[in-house]
Amino acid sequence: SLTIPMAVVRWQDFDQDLYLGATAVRPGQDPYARNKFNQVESDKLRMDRSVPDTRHDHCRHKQWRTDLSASSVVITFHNEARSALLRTVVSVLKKSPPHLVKEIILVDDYSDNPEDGALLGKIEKVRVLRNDRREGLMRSRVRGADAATASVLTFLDSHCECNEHWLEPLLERVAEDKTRVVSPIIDVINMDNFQYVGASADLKGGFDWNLVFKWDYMTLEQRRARQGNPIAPIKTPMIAGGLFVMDKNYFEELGKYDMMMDVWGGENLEISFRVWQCGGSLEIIPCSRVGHVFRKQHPYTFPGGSGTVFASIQSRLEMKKRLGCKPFKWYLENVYPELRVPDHQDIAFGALQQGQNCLDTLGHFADGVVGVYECHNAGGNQVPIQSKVLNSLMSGVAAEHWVMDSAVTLGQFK
Ligand SMILES: [Mn+2]
Repeated sequence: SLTIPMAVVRWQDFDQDLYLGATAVRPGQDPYARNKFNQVESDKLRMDRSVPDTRHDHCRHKQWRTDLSASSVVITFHNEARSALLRTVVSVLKKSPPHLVKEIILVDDYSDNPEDGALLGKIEKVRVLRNDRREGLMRSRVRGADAATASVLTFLDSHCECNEHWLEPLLERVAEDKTRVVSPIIDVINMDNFQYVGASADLKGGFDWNLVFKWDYMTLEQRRARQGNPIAPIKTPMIAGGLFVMDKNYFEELGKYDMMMDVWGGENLEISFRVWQCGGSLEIIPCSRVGHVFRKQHPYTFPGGSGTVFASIQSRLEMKKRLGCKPFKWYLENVYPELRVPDHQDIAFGALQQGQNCLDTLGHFADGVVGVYECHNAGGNQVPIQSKVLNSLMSGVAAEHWVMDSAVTLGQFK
């Protein structure tokens, strides 16, 4: 078996072939089986391959502040293809000014092979933490954030490639205002051939009433307004997922992540609602570009499924009160006015039931707080809510209480 060399090496001196050789796709094996992307194509690439500079021309002449604080980069993974994970790490080190990356914290969420992460621990600045059981994305990210020693956190997925000067524009926005949570434009790494393709700069993150993330094309008006300054930050109702920069203290003040969320996915909605409703803002920074492998399917299983969502939201509701977070109605009117609120024909009525418990207003009609109560099938406090929102609750997306806090209010839109 391999021994883990403890001597630290520069990324340039890391033995890519030795690292990838152990998990290569063998002849006859399906290259998509393990990762739901083409691992053969991923493995062929050099760890520091060059990708096209997809930034707007204006970004190339821009001077970034030189007094920025360093960031801890937190990357969580579970059974990631070694080549994709290594390219993520190397692109961070290669494409960032060294003084702005204090460390890269890899959180291995109990991958089958502990050496996937452990072997990368010999690369300069890389620290590896391994969970001793599956924890899921949120608790893994929080573990990485808690271990971070820099004052700014940068979260990345484990199948990314950072582009030229990706980090400086993000850190600059956060340095100016720590309540900004900022993300790059996410370029597309093709899951079949691993070509790097620039994404449109005219998109914002949004969602539909099934609480599923989607990209919204800017309106003509919004695009016209940007013509004078095409690289200005873009306020976005939602971040796409795992790629963002946030002040560490602010992350903590705002309740980190919902530690009761077991699943992977849906966390971007939860943190997006929370940031906006509790006084912060979300931005896409056009001069920052990071490529990401978009897949059609999730490669991982979800241990625990969507079990404990309702039983566990009490502490989050208390936190919302403590932080003085605004209701969802405010978010709809001020952050996401483009979202069409479902009209009559979209709405079905009924109570939401989970086991013996039903979603219940517990009599709090005025502040819109909801909780769980034993089902009584008598209507009353067990409020009617939009069937589509209900579906998302059932599917285990744990972002719903940010929407449900105004389930009653929403009813008034009818
Ligand atoms: Mn991803």
